Amino acid sequence: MLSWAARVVSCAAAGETTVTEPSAIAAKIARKVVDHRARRYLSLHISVSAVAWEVTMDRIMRAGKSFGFASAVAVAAVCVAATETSAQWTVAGLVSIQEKPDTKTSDLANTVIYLEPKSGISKATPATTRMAMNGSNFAPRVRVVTTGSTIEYPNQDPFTHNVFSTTPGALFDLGSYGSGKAKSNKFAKPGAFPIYCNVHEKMTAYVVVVNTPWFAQASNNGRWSLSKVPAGQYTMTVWHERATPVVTEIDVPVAGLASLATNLDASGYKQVAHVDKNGKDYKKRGVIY
Ligand SMILES: [Cu+2]
Repeated sequence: MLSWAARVVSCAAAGETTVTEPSAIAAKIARKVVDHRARRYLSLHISVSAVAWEVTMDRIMRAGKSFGFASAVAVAAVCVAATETSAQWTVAGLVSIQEKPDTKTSDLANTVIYLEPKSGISKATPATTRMAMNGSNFAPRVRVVTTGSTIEYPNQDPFTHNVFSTTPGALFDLGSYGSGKAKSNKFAKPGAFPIYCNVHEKMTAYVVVVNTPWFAQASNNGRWSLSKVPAGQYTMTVWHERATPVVTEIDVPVAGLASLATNLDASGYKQVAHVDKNGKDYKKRGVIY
């Protein structure tokens, strides 16, 4: 008689187990894993399970015919999950924006998506990154960073720029500086902070500071993906400068999530002029260099 070994880490039957019938493994596994996501995941990672586990896909599938295909897939999916110290899968989605009539969205890539775990502490490592000033624009216009991160603002134009924020949580003014120079600012608190230049009214950027390692920006077509997200419950926030953030509770299973769709509402968005670092209207105060 064949002996089947499997380490079940993510479901009701956590722990090491050796059984003589694969159906006994399946009987211990929570039925919620038995779905199309498990099947999809398994098809991508079959080689991992074959190398790492005595219970290979081939044997599971042959045995699976005796107790049902779905259960066999559940066994295999959980065995694959066990090859990592904790199950970590991909979470992916698609963002769209509801615009005013006759308006086409052109800035989906400025959407920020982040997942905050409902329990436990997420370690977000601070980093240093850049937001250039080029052609009298901040480039990129939107940056997402972890709390404690630093952003450098190199001036790549042949004239003077300034960088400032008057938003509580990120109050700073780097002063005015010329071509080829760079100054930086550290973001100590989470939040979404508009960044401006005191010389040029039209220069606007946003720094989104998050307390989690699981964050992304969408691509031009609105698609986004996060890898190595441990299974569990999260609060997902989708942010865009022209819409109220959409906050959703999500449950990431061991098989990951592939199609989280979010529609942001920018249909009521109105652009509001901002004041300079001294609270003055740019147009009324005259030109500053
Ligand atoms: Cu400027």
